[in-house]
Amino acid sequence: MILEKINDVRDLRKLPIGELEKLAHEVREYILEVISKNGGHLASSLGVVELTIALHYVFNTPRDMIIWDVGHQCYAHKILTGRREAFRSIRQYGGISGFPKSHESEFDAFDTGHSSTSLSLACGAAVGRDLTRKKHKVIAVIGDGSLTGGMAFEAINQIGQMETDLIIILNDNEHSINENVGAMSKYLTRIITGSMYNRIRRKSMDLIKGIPRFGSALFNFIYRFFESFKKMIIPGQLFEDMGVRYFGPVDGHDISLLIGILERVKQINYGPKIIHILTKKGKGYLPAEMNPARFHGIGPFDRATGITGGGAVLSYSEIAGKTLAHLATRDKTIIAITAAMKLGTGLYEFENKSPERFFDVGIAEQHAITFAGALTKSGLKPFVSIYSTFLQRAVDQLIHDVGIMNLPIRLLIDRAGAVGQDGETHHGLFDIAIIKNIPNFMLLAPSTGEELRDMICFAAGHEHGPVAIRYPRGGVNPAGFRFDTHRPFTPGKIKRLTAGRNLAIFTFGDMVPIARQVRTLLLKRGISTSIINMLTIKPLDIRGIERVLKNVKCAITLENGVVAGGAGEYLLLSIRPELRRKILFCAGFPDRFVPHGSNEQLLRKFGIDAESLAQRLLSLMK
Ligand SMILES: Cc1ncc(C[n+]2csc(CCOP(=O)(O)OP(=O)(O)O)c2C)c(N)n1
Repeated sequence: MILEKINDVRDLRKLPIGELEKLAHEVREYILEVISKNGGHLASSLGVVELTIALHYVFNTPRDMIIWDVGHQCYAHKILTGRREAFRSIRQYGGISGFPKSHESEFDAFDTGHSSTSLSLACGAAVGRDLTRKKHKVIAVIGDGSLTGGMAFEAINQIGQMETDLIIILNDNEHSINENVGAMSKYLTRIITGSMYNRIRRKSMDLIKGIPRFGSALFNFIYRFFESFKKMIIPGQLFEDMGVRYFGPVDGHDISLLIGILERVKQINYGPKIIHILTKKGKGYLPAEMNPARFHGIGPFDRATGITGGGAVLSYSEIAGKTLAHLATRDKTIIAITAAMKLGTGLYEFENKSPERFFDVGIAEQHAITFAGALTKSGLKPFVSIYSTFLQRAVDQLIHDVGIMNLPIRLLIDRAGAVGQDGETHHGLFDIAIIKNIPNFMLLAPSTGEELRDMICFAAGHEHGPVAIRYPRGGVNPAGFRFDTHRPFTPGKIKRLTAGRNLAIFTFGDMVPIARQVRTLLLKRGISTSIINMLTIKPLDIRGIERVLKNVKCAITLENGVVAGGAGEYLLLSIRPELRRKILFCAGFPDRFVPHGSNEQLLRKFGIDAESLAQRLLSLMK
């Protein structure tokens, strides 16, 4: 085993080039062994094993900086940079993160998790280096999917006019999570096709030049013929025109080729350069190569078959997607929009049934919101489905392009609340604090699959302003669930789930089951609890809430989101002052970034699991 001897990158650099392919194989096997148990971003990481080895082989990391875009492909990087054994704990509570973390290792230049930041980070790192007269290389690795994000274009716009030494590796596997979309993706495909064309051209030129008498004349004729197509086929001309020197395309699985080109580009100490490499997502593991989208981010699976465990669950994403697909067959004004997450947000069925009204806009959350806002002006009903964490990108668009004009877009906020193993960069803890502070927005939060379905049906008919529905990761028992029917939903009305005179818990979404557990624990100590399912976070049912408060001794609020600026605080400030003292505390996540771990572990860590809440309540109620 070579990998056993690689304790850090210095050991790697001692290996002869001839052994690196074997090392790549061992790294892949190790990634598969661990991720099949822990779950994680498998396909992307398998695709860049050779690239990772070549980068650390050629560059003097950590002095030279590698900046991984998104960072989900960093597994080989972690294994080779002193975290080989720690890798077994990846994504587990207390273990290493699934994304680059600067506090974890000096090899992780920046913390990442969201897409399209690498070029801005690299630009800042390179300019910072120059201004402080340091000498090291800065290398950004960005995927073709991440290149669809607006930030990447903004950065290239600056980078292209600078003389700063900067290397961009464009890792082109023709996939975002699903097949990549958009004009840039088409352009990259043309480069690949064009490069084959160029190879043919070079070969034919050599052949013609070899013909003794007519060679030269024929050569000139054919050269002119090919030249007339030049603009179409010169690889990377767009980047060159933007001021970035282009190299490639190069086979990203050929380690010695990669090392060769990296060595050459490393010598050029001037200006921005882009190396376009071609890789296969999921490389080396057939099920992932065949279905890279499924293995993009996956839970534990059986390595032999690629099959994931777990019982049948109907996810909230599926409920949202199927409900929408069903509604759209009857209402031809319904539009579905995703920002590169059609699998995660459950929009497959919609795409199949109503392809002309389905839009994957790429990793472009800001554009998705403004695009949707404009669609409403044509009397259409756009539903934008975005994970809570990625919606953070589009705050100004929500305010400026939707809220101010009161445009009736429908927001499906998926993965709201803590999301477990992906950690800080991915928890959806801020959406309530953001959305509820934007005038004109209505914010709903279902606690069951049926409530989600009913709210979506309500939103489809609501034309008076923007509606946002936030729902958690996870799902419900599919038995008996129906998409072909729904109950009317009235916003701004609380629902009392249990009656009790000692305590009221105002809650919503996936904290309702926690409230039920608290109730059971308190009941053993003779305390009766009213559980109130708020359903609507904004506008609040003030009268209903005050009526409940008048009839209980005390109350708490409980939410899966940050307390500061959250639903509980909003409730507290909205009720009459004399009732406020009845609220003992607002429970939720504190003013800190929440690490990775299972949601149960995270709730316990922050004192919002049932046992901790019951204990806190018991001591306060004494
Ligand atoms: C702002 C933002 N939106 C969505 C995502 C979810 N996401 C993670 S990786 C990914 C695809 C990235 O594609 P690419 O850069 O080509 O990398 P690959 O996985 O193909 O290696 C997406 C959409 C994200 N991380 N950040």
